[in-house]
Amino acid sequence: MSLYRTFTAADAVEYARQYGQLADPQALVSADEIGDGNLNLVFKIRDRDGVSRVIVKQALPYVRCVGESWPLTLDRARIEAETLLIHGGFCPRHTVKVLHHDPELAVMVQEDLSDHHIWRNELIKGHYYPLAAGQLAEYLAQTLFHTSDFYQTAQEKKAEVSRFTNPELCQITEDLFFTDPYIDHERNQFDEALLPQVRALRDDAALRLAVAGLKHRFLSKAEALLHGDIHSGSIFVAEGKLKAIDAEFGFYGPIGFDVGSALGNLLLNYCGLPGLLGPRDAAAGREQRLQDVRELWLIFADRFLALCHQQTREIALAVPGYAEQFLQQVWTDAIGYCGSELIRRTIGLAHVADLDSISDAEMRTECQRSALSLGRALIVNAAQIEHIDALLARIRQNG
Ligand code: SR1
Ligand code: MG
Repeated sequence: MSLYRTFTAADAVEYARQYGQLADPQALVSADEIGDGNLNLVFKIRDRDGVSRVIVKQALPYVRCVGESWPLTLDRARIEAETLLIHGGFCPRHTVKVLHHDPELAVMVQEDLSDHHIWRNELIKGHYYPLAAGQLAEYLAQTLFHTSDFYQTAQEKKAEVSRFTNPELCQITEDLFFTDPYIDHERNQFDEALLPQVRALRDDAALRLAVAGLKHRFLSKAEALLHGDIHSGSIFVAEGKLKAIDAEFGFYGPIGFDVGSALGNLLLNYCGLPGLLGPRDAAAGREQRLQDVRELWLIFADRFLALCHQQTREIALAVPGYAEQFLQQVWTDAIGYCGSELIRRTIGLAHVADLDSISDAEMRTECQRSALSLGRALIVNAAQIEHIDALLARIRQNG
């Protein structure tokens, strides 16, 4: 018999008292449900002074943003907690701390990050965190290297690939990234004004071919334990600090997918800034975003290669030059996945506030068109964009 029940605020308080690892658990008295993501319940558990002390997160048996008509496995809560525990083992500084989790209740207790802000919201307001891109690069390098074949033994990795098989959440990504935006699908959402661009993407044979390759590699390349949904809404920042949260899409997939998702969200903000702040005020923020893109890749590549040179345990992969060759493939994949994030967040089911919150309709459409054309250019030309400066040139060329 299943123990699962959907938590009320009172349940969440009781659970946090039991498992929140606090010295004064009885001080916890109230809970606010603050979940604004697409999938889960998230409770902030407060003490008598109203101070948030710990977070209780519970998966619902369906997709929250759609409703009970779209059932979804509760096993994602186990995957999320176990992914965060593994990532936290390799990069504690930049991974939210899991204090307790229960797969049957699909619940997790995690550290409170109320002194942090969601990075996406900060980017939208034009608030710059100059260390954040480098810190995200460090998180990606540590977690992806240490769960890859460079570091894990072949036996260990095969067992982990099985433990982190996440078919239902992967299917969401497979559909929303690589299928829906390129066909007439009821899940897609976009303004009528974008219809000509949307039709052009559907009719674009070169684009469809490149997207087929991206989907195929997503389906088959079990390179490392990915976060799987590392967009700027899954990242908390504070001055000098950054923490990744929300890893329920974790699975063994292509390293370039995580890197490309992170880059893509910086570029969604780049495309939206003229509409969010006005063209003149956006200029400085756009330059900061390009700087973020540059640092994210260069620091990731530097840290990943250093780890390969210092800690590779698979002797055949330690042969001189192999790590560099592998990283070039990661780069090419990342450019393609970055482009697919730009497109799916503009016309697919799950949008981003960097574009959707632009109040002027004409400006919004212009920014969305820019995201679509940049996304297309990156996907189709990924193999020709050989290094970071070529990427930055291509972004500037898009306007
Ligand atoms: C139905 S879930 C839609 C999106 O929300 C998540 O955060 C993922 O990005 C997913 O694609
Ligand atoms: Mg999420």
